[in-house]
Amino acid sequence: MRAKLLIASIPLLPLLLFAACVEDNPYGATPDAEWQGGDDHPHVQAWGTLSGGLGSTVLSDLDPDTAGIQDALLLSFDRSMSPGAMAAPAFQITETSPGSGEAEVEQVIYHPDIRRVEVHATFSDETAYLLTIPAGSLTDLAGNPLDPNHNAVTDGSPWDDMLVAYHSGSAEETDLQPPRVAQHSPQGGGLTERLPRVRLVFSGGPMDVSTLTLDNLTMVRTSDSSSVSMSLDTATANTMTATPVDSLDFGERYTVRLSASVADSAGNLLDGNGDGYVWPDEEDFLWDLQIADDGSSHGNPPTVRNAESHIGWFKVNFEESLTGDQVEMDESTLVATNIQASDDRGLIPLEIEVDMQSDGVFCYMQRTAAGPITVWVSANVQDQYGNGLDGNGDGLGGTPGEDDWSTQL
Ligand SMILES: [Ca+2]
Ligand SMILES: [Ca+2]
Ligand SMILES: [Ca+2]
Ligand SMILES: [Ca+2]
Repeated sequence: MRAKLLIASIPLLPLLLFAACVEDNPYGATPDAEWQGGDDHPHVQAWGTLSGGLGSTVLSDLDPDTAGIQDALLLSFDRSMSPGAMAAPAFQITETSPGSGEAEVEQVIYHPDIRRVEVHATFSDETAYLLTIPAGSLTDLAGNPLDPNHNAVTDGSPWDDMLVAYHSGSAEETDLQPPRVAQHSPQGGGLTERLPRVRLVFSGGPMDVSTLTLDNLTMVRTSDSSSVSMSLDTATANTMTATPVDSLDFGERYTVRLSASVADSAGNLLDGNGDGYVWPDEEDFLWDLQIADDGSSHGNPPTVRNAESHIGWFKVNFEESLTGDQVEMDESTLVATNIQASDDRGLIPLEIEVDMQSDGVFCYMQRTAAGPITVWVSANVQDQYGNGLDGNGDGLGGTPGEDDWSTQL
């Protein structure tokens, strides 16, 4: 009896967690969105026109005997949608060029078997249109609203308005593509130019140049977030450059940040993380750079030179990143949580002994290995100056994940 009760209560737990998370953070967008509904939200999978099929946004006349261009806008969904809301109020068709009138929706036909809707209207020649499905107006059969910005969160308008541009003739469609950073420089460590020109190239523009300001592009010293004055060199439709006013310090790491509030000339906000969607809490675009050491600074991080394989043991050797110079490691970081080995059977217990002569560690395996051995060194191992490991060799150390190092013996 007791066992039965337990089993019956288990499925409630995810539901309770789900409810708690949603309440805690109703508007927080997170890629780890499992508890906020995740893929359960419906999306528009493809769009098109009845005349041209899915993939076409060109309006063509399907009824030459009637004045105007008779066509239908097609939208297909990845889930079965509630048919009740498939009516004219959910589909607003606005003229964007040359005029600003509305096209009247004449008929809405939903095909549940293929999860596709046809929105019939009469359009004008040489005219561009914007279809808006206002946030919250369509739901799937379970009542989950359409989630056009793919964050599994109900954000409301304008974030979750579904927008599609159409046109007839050669009229130009509204730009709905958010801009993103296509290139940025300089990156990494070991920079010898102490007045580096920071340069960003945008795609998906043209940019609204009035947003390309030094309020939206900033640089700080990474260690203490103290700000670095910059002067703006250029701000154009697709590039922005700025240079620090004073020379950056030798061996120092800096973080450059472009605010996600910069926009293109159509008003589309930056897609900071480049995933194709814009969220209310879109991440700023940021990256780090580091000036090379001079004789007195010690900012260059250590990296792993190699891992030597022997029977029953291996040795991990360190060197300075970029230069290959000798380093002295902080022995207190060369411990089993930071240096691990595993094989088909899981973690291999290690006895670790620091080699005082050669900037390395002996790792004695406490059991026989089964199959290939994967050696992993954490970004948290440090040199004597506290610089974290540069596992990916770009001259910047200590970033968990990115700067963990691993190899197979
Ligand atoms: Ca016609
Ligand atoms: Ca959303
Ligand atoms: Ca994004
Ligand atoms: Ca690195």
